[in-house]
Amino acid sequence: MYAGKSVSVVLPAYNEEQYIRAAVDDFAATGVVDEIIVVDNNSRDRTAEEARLTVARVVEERAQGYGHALRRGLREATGDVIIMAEPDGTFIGRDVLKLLAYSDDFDMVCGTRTTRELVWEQANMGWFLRIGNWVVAKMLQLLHDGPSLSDCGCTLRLTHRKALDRFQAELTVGGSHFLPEMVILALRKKLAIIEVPVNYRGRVGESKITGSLKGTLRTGFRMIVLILRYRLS
Ligand SMILES: Nc1nc2c(ncn2[C@@H]2O[C@H](COP(=O)(O)OP(=O)(O)OP(=O)(O)O)[C@@H](O)[C@H]2O)c(=O)[nH]1
Ligand SMILES: [Mg+2]
Repeated sequence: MYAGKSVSVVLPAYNEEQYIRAAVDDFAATGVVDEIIVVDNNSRDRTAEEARLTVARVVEERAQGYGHALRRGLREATGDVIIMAEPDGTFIGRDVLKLLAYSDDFDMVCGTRTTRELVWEQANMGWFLRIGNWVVAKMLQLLHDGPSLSDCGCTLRLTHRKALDRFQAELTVGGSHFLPEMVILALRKKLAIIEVPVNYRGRVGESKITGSLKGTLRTGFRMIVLILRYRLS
């Protein structure tokens, strides 16, 4: 509970057997989290088995994809506030307190990983990714009349259930370019959004999206098309 509100954490997981238990324990250790949902997305390793050894509720999402996994988690979450994160060691459990600190004043609180001082040495956030995330975020900000945005790809973010209810049914993206759609739909509902800097560490286990240049470019391109398409519609 945080300020009288129940808190859910959603962890999308595709082959994350190496860190899933540590991730659940780390978020649980904050003392403010009431519910942790692991969305197992057809993992071929022991992700689901490992997750069942923790306090998390494990749900199986068959539709493959980062967006599908997160949308399922958002549907399953019962908290007054819902925090999305990743179970790969890149995010720190205690950073949920940074998001919660702003949750009294904002409908959605998004982490940003482009603050250099918080990007750890081993993190997959070289200049290309940092600038790329920043450029696409600025494009979203300018074309959709948003608040100051500096990272279009940070999974760590908080949304109030009441705010989510206003646009959840309109979410369509199942792939890795899911995050900007949430922000665009929220802005269209005139919801209040702010970004806060969060830690970004090196990953445990194999990277699936931005670990390769090809994956990064594909995701970036899809995000740009999405941002333009919503602008023109
Ligand atoms: N790529 C991908 N990720 C999925 C899928 N389903 C769930 N996920 C989870 O979504 C999160 C994002 O994938 P990552 O491989 O961490 O991609 P990333 O965060 O861009 O890059 P790194 O953390 O630097 O490797 C992870 O927690 C995955 O386990 C899926 O179908 N594809
Ligand atoms: Mg990751």
